Amino acid sequence: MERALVFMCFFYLTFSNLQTFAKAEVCSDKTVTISVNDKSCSDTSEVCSSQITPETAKYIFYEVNPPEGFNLRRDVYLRLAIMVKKFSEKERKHGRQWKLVLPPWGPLYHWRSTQKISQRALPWNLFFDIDSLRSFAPVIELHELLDIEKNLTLDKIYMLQHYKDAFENGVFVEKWEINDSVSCEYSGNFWGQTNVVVRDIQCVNFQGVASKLTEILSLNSYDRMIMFTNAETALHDEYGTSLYWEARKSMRFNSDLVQIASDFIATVFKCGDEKCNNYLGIHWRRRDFAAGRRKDVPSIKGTVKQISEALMKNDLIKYVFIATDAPYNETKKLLELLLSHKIHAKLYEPTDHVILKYKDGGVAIIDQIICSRSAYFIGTHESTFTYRIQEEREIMGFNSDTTFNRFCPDTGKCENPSRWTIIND
Ligand SMILES: Nc1nc2c(ncn2[C@@H]2O[C@H](COP(=O)(O)OP(=O)(O)O)[C@@H](O)[C@H]2O)c(=O)[nH]1
Ligand SMILES: *[C@@H]1O[C@H](CO)[C@@H](O)[C@H](O)[C@H]1NC(C)=O
Ligand SMILES: *[C@@H]1O[C@H](CO)[C@@H](O)[C@H](O)[C@H]1NC(C)=O
Ligand SMILES: *[C@@H]1O[C@H](CO)[C@@H](O)[C@H](O)[C@H]1NC(C)=O
Ligand SMILES: [Mg+2]
Repeated sequence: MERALVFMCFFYLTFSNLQTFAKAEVCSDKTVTISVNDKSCSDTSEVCSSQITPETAKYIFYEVNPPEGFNLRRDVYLRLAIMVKKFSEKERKHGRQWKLVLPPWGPLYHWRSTQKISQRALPWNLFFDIDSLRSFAPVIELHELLDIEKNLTLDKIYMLQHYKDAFENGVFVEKWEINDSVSCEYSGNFWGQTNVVVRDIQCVNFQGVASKLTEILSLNSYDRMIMFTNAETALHDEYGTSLYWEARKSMRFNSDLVQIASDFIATVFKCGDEKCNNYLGIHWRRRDFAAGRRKDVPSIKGTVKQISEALMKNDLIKYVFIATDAPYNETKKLLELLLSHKIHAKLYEPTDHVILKYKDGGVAIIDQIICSRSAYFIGTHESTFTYRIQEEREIMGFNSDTTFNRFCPDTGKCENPSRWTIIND
C-alpha cells in the first residue's frame, strides 16, 4: 500500500511538471484555505481559548483499511497528526479545539499469538510515549475520551474511497466529492465499543493530501465528532520535510520497550551505547514477502551469502542480530547455515512476561529498536517495518551508508533503497 502511495506522489509530481523532481517522496505542500463560518472570535487567541471547554472540543476519529499492518498504520498516523496540528492551530483562533482520537490497536492480521493472548483494542501507551506524541499534536486515546464522554455520538462517518480513475485526462488533481450513488454501510465495530452511535454516514471519493480533509471537517460547523474510514487514502502533506521529521521524532516508543531492548543489547552484544559499533542488524521479512515477492527477496542460502559478505566488509562487527517474521523452520535453517559459516547469529526471544504484557506488537518494536542501534543495517525491500527502522537510524544520526541497505534477490536486478534522509530545522 505504501508502494501505491509513493507511486501516486511520483505521478503527481510528473504530471504537475514540478522542477524539483529529485525528491519524489515530497508529495505536495499545497496549502488549503479553510472557510470559517463564524467569526465570533477575533484573532486574539487568549479570548477564544478561554471559551474552549471539554464539552466544546471536537474530535477526529479514524480507521485504516483492516488488512494493513502496524508500520503502515504508523505512517497514516503521521499524515493525520500533521494535518491536525496545522488545522487545530488555525481553528484555535476561532475558539474551536480539535483533537485526534488514537484508534486502539488490533487485532491485526500479522499478530500471530492471538490464539494464545488477547490482542484486541490495545491502547497506544502500550507501544508509544503519549506525552511525546502530544508534544507534537493534540491527540487523545479513545479510553481517555470515554472517561470524559461515557457514550459517544459520532455526527458523521466519512468513508473515504478512491476515485475510479486517479488520472482523469492524464492528470492527478486533488479533489473530493460526496458520493451519494450508493448506500454506505459501515462494517467496522468501533474497536469493540458498544456505546457508540452514529448520526450519519457518507461515502466520499477522495484523492489528495491529508490537509484536504479539513475541507470535509469544515462542512458542518456543529459537528463535534467526525470519523474517517480508510484514512490511508489521504496522502502525506509533508513527506520528508522538517515538519515530517518533527512529527516522526515525536513518535517515541514506550520507555519499557526501550529498556528491554537496551538490556538485551547490553547482555548479548556487550554494548551500552545508544549507537553500537559491533553488531550487524538484519530485518529478514519472510512469509508473504518470501512467497509473493521472489524478485525482491533472497532464498535462505542467498541470505547467508549476503550476511557473510557484509561481515567481511566490516571487521569491527563481531555479532549478528536477526529480526524476522519467518516461521520457525525457516529461521532454524537460516541459523544452521550461518553456523556452518561460523556465524553465530542472535534473535530476541521474549519471555512469557513480555509477550503477555506487550504482545506481538511490543516484541516487533523491541526487534526494531535492536536493529536501529546496530552498526550496520540490512533491511527488506519495500517493507514498512524496514522503513521505520531506517527513519529511527536517521534520527539517531547514523551515517546513511550504514542504514540504506537491502537484501538482494539471488538473481536479477537489485536497486539501492531510496535514501529518505533526515531534515532538521
Ligand atoms: N517481531 C517481528 N515481527 C515482524 C518482523 N517483520 C515483520 N513482522 C510482523 O509482521 C508485520 C508486518 O507488517 P507491516 O508492519 O505492515 O510491515 P510490512 O508488511 O513489512 O511493510 C509487522 O507489523 C510485525 O507484526 C520482525 O522482524 N520481527
Ligand atoms: C449511555 O448509553 C446507555 C445505552 O444507550 C444508557 O443506558 C446510558 O444511560 C448512557 N449513559 C450516559 C452517561 O449517557
Ligand atoms: C460512487 O461509489 C461507488 C461505489 O464505491 C462507485 O462505484 C461509483 O463509481 C462512485 N461514483 C463516482 C461518481 O465516482
Ligand atoms: C517449512 O515448513 C513449510 C510448511 O510445512 C514448508 O512448506 C517449507 O518448505 C519449510 N521450509 C523449510 C526451510 O524447511
Ligand atoms: Mg504490510
